[in-house]
Amino acid sequence: MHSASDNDWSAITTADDLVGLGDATVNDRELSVASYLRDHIAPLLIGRDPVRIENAWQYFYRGAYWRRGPITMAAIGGVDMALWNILGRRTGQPVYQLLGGRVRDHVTTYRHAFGWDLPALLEQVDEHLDAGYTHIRVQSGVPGLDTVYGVSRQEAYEPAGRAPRPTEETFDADAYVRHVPGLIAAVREHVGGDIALLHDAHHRLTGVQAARLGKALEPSNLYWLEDVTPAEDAEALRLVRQHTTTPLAIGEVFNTVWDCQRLIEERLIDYIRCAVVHAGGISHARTIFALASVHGVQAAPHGPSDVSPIALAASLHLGAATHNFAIQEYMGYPDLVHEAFPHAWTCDAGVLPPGDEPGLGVSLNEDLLRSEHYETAYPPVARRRDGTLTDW
Ligand code: CS2
Ligand code: MG
Repeated sequence: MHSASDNDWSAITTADDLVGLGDATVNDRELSVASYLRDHIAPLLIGRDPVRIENAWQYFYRGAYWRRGPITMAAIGGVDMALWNILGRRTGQPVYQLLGGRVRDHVTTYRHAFGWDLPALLEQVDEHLDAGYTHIRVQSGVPGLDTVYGVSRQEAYEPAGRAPRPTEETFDADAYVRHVPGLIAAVREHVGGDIALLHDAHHRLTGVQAARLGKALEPSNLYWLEDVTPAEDAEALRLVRQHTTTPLAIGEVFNTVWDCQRLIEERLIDYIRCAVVHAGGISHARTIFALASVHGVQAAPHGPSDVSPIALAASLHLGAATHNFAIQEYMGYPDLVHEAFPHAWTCDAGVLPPGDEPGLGVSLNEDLLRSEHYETAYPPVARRRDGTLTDW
């Protein structure tokens, strides 16, 4: 292999000139991963055999004394994706074939609907229903709060602000827990029983608040309640679990199987949400999903617009070939992103076929990418009414 980065992109080029793209983006810490790749991984890639993917993964994971964490694991993930991509191109096979072939006809997806109030939310819900989606995540404003994470008063993709520092918002867990059950009951009434509804609480509740919310949501029959407590607090989730049958999803902030081993083995969750990009690539996400399959937990990877079309492709190829893969989040992208990353995967009426091109089936529109410049963007920081920071 040549250097991981002879050009501006994190592509790996083989000695026989095959190029493999990977994605290693960590939203709002992009430059740290770029440095990790450039300074610590690229020099060690030179001269390695690109078809020994597992060997490379083990080397970059176990060969470093300081392990894990989002930066390291995204960097390894980007390399891993690029190597699977190269293997696909070399063999002329889409990556899902190399992973054992398709186990399902399609990967189901869910879309986001948000609205500051119920009428605005239902308008977006109806748009998704008209487009054929069967699974919809619903988020809304909360009376008494000026902003709510993930809910925009305008059209938006990721709630990241381009400022020299993150914007700040006030969060009131009691107001939130009081408001959400009624809102979701109204959406359930609107859509009927057949549509799957999801909701994301973004890690901001205590165990007791979350348990109350889960119980209050039971009549609305959610597909899942996501990130209801801080992800690192397994005991908080156990408390929630003891008090409600609302299915629980968590894990977008996890980076290795060891981060979620306990939650999976003790069946404290129903869905594990690790993203291929942030959890060490296809090779390691496969390990996480395999552990989950032993314990009746389903895979449901993170897929907001800060997960790129390359990383989404990797997730879809893995999803096509993974038995316990329940659903893929797809938030969508601005048109410019579709143009910048021409891709073989498609999104149609609630399903995401990975496409049959060799490798991951994604390329770069380099001219377009060069014409845009990088700007750091930060998700907002949230504080409670007394000024202390929320768990997230
Ligand atoms: C969210 C994300 O998609 C989700 O489930 O939790 O929007 C998340 O907030 C962002 O990826 C953070 O960068
Ligand atoms: Mg989430």
